[in-house]
Amino acid sequence: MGNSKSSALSKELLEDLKLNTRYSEHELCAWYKTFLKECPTGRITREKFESIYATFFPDANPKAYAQHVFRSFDSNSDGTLDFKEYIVALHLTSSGKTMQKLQWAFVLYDVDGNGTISKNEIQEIVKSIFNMISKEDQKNLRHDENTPEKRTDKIWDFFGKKQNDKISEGEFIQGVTDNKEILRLIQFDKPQKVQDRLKEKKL
Ligand SMILES: [Ca+2]
Ligand SMILES: [Ca+2]
Repeated sequence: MGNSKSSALSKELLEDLKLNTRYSEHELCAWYKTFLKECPTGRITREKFESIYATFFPDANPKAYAQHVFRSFDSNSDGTLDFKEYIVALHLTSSGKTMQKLQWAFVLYDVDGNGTISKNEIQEIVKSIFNMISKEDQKNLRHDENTPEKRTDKIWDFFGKKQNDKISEGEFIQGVTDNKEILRLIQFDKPQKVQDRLKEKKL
């Protein structure tokens, strides 16, 4: 991408982002400016990303979840989010199509990136989601889904899987599309709000 410190967005990147998101040139240029102000290197590190999450969840521990989300957004796996990855993530989580969101959710749950989801991977993400729910709010969860283990079992049963089975991307998307209960159980709705707030802050 050449000179990432340039304060102007390159024409190619701008065209690319306009094509792949619904953001206008004006919005993209304004965000890029703020992005560079917050991240002068042109990249968001994992630590920075975690610290942004931490400010939104003062009563909980969002670190593990933030790391998983970061991994799912870091599409070239270089350990940082550049402006393109950041904007694509923002678009995806705030105004992306349902199919794109589900594909993203699959990547989030496929922790080791091998193309299938195991029960352990479900449990790992569900655990990280629980860490983001304050103790007070956890008391209000349904009896049969108020621990990461119970919730994982419930999701796994919905998919009709045995202990060591795996879920493919097709099965995952189909299952979540067909069953609103699974959709509710796999997601945590706050990141959306976080994204909105990030958007307001323009970072
Ligand atoms: Ca990256
Ligand atoms: Ca996997």
